[in-house]
Amino acid sequence: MVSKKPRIVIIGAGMAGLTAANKLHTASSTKELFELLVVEGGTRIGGRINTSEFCGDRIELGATWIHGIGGSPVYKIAQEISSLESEQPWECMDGNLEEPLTIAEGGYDLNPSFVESISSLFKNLMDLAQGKVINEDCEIVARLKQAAAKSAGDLSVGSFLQQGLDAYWSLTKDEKLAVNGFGNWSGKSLQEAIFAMHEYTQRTYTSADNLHSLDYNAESEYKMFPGEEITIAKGYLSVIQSLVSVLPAGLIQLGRKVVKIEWQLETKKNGEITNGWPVKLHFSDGSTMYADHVIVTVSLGVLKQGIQHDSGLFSPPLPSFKTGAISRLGYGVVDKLFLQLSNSDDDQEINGCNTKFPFLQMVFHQTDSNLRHPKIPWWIRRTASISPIYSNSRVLLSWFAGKEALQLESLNDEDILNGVSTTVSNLLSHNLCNSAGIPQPKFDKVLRTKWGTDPLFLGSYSYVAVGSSGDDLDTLAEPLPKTGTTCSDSLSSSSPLQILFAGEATHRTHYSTTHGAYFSGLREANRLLKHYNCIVV
Ligand SMILES: Cc1cc2nc3c(=O)[nH]c(=O)nc-3n(C[C@H](O)[C@H](O)[C@H](O)COP(=O)(O)OP(=O)(O)OC[C@H]3O[C@@H](n4cnc5c(N)ncnc54)[C@H](O)[C@@H]3O)c2cc1C
Ligand SMILES: *[C@@H]1O[C@H](CO)[C@@H](O)[C@H](O)[C@H]1NC(C)=O
Ligand SMILES: CC(=O)N[C@H]1CO[C@H](CO)[C@@H](O)[C@@H]1O
Repeated sequence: MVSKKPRIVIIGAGMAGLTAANKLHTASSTKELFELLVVEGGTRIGGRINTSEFCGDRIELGATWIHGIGGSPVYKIAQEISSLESEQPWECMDGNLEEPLTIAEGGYDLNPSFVESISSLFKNLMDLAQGKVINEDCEIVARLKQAAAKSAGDLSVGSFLQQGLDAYWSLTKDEKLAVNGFGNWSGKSLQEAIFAMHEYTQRTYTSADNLHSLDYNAESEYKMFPGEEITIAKGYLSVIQSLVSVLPAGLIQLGRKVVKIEWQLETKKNGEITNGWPVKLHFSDGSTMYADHVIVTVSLGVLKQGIQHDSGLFSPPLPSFKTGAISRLGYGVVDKLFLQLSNSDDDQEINGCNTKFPFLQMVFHQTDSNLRHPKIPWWIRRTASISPIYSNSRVLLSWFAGKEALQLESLNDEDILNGVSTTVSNLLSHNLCNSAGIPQPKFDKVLRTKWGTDPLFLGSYSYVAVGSSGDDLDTLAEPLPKTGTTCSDSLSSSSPLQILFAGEATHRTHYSTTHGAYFSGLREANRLLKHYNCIVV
């Protein structure tokens, strides 16, 4: 045992796993302290980061934005490797600067100031939920604070928002709701639908299919970095490649899907541990590998499936404090849909039409299904917008969440093209050149992600569901077997820190993001370094 170097196996070559590998390697390479390996089930590195190309434009199939550059470790790396500039155009290179054009079902252009009144209501409500300071002595705020206080901790973001809208209406004079020339739309139904449009965007931010299952209290615990939100010019994958560049060849093994993790629930006599190794990994090809420590970075979706009886990723099964947290936390599906606009001849300015496709916000009829256009498919009705990935790009992008995203994954390209064409035609229905000056677009290529059905992800990112809390995120991060926290405590177990957990879903305040995954990888690498410092010294 004295001569054997501790073997650390990291499961998953995404942001969390590669950050841990980078830290463990760079912190220990001179001392050659560990035998280090990363095993990845897929055939590429990056996990939920997957930079790609579509019709000549650089796009992101997974992580897209640096959510606030102030203090972001991802931003710092991207800056150091000069990834924030590129000759080739990239997704959202110009941010979301363009004024949106908001059009209601049936083809009604909405006045920006009408839209703005509801948009700012929504924004203020979310700011309030997130604990940002807003005008305290306003009637709606007072009412909402009262309602939140009465909710006994199981309030959802969805019902909070509904209460906010109801309070707004109850304080709005009826005359203000009168609209003319909007077909079957009433002022109130338009406001409701604009509000819903913002809820749909919120679904893609959080991955919660239904905002009524998104916990209200957790909203204010979630942290955002200050500063602007930007995309990475050379692609998100360049950050991953930078982490990997210092690792020796062969340290990362691709195509190595772990199907079972055998570990020792209790400290056993040395003889009972296989060959002196506490952990044994089983791979899908039947091969096995021993380890002293494994860092599990698979997604919360993979963990949820892994604790089902018929799957049994862990043997013995995880203790109930772990499975409870895994079950309670939310994990949803968000997908991106890219479409290429046809380069038709009538693309040039015709009849004074502007050929530029707008940043189009879509407002659909809500409750009254009689008013809905029968050919607009249900799976697009909870999508907020469709827009070029940068000004003048021929590539359009829409974000989908929840059931609609799963439906999108199951459709064939033609059904998607038809569905989107019908919808966009309806919205831009005022003839070839509608009142907003946009010609009817045609599409000829489509690309959508399939994060929900991909067995290595089974979804997109985690959220705090009603019934769970930030404590569950912390619980997810606890290593196994459970031991004390001091040096001597962990030494009293002959095989401590067998299974460590990293990944986006294990970070209490930055879950769901790449930097949350980064911090979690660093945390677990440091846990092991600290552990061995206490033995070595
Ligand atoms: C569509 C989409 C958009 C997003 N947008 C943003 C954004 O704008 N900004 C942001 O900060 N974040 C965004 N995210 C979230 C971000 O991508 C993730 O939080 C982060 O990349 C997760 O990293 P991770 O290392 O925790 O997990 P992963 O990247 O999932 O890494 C886990 C790895 O484990 C592997 N694996 C799974 N099962 C096994 C197994 N049994 N055996 C071996 N290997 C296995 C997987 O293949 C994967 O490579 C987005 C995600 C998606 C899907
Ligand atoms: C990652 O991108 C490549 C194309 O660049 C694609 O073939 C692959 O399916 C993508 N993987 C995921 C999980 O999206
Ligand atoms: C379902 C419904 O009420 N449709 C009405 C919408 O408005 C037009 C007139 O603008 C009526 O003709 C439809 O009957």
